[in-house]
Amino acid sequence: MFIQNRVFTSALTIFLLSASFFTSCKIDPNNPEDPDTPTPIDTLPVTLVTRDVISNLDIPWEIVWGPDNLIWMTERNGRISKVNPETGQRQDLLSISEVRQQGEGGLLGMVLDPNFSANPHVYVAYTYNSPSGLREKVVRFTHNNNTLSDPRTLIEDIPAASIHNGARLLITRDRKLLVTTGDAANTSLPQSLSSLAGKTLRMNLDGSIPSDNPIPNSYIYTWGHRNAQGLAYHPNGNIYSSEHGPNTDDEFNRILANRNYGWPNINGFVDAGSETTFATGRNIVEPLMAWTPTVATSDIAWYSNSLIPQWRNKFLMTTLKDQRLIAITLSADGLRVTRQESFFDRQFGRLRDVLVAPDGRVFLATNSSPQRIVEVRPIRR
Ligand SMILES: [Ca+2]
Ligand SMILES: [Ca+2]
Repeated sequence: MFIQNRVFTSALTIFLLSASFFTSCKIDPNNPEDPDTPTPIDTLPVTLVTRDVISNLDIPWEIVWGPDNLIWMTERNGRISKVNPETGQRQDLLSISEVRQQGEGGLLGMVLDPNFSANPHVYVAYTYNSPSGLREKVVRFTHNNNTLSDPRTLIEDIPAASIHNGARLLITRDRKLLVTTGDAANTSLPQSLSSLAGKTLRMNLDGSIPSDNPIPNSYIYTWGHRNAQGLAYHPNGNIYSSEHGPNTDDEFNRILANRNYGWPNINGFVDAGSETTFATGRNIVEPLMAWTPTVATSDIAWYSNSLIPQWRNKFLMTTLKDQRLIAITLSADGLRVTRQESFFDRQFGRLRDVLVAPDGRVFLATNSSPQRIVEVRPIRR
């Protein structure tokens, strides 16, 4: 079943259906300002249609594109599966019995090794029961013939709770693993450099501490976070993160090594007297964008494909509470948010995760009944 996105007008569709007219026009690519030059068709917005790939899921938390052109998915109950994006056929790889699903905790983030054929490794973050209570760990599995085996714990005993467990993962271009951790409902932890809570952690892919980490013999890469659940690259090499604020100030941040993001003493921008006092001498990073009232920011992904021109060169960000996808435009230097646009407003309920496929289609994981993966692509011409 296809549902036309209400955002775009049918008049635009007609315009686009006749767009082949332009391909016969002479376009001077060196003079885009020429008033006689038609707008190149691949920059015009396209009408979007959506389709349910699979539904009745159990809190899908992470969807990533696999080297087999299948969607790899975590569900918070501990299950890792592959879903065929065309047929919706599902194949379960593993159910991690150690996962303790409690409140917002459970099996959360997942990332695959970017060089999967040489290193068929799958990294996941989840909460588990330890003798001292709920904790979080990152485990690496090896994929072989549709099984995940040989679990290797890279880091464990990270403070966890029924709320605020972070757990978004990113493998960087220099082959390090970044892991966001939440404050685990304890606001005394994010500013403490002796706690792994409320941080971005950086580790080698075997779990050891990189020799070039900013704090010697520490996993801590950045601190002062509340609960960051978005972490992604911009093509220019910057890394950005979205973060849940308290009653105010959801944030969109640029991640810089060895910097303090302020929580719990600073919410959003440094714009209150107590925040200015706290910020003095503390190497604080302010967000590029803060949302009050909050939207409940979840995943972010950079969109560079030409398939959906209106999203090209923007970050796509899912929101839970606001139940919409936000497209974020940055300034050329990547230091300011210059525009935000909303899509699918309350059409699918809470949006947890966003995945950009290599062909430019976008997949959304929803957390409202029926919990599902939704495909987004242009209408067929
Ligand atoms: Ca902050
Ligand atoms: Ca503030």
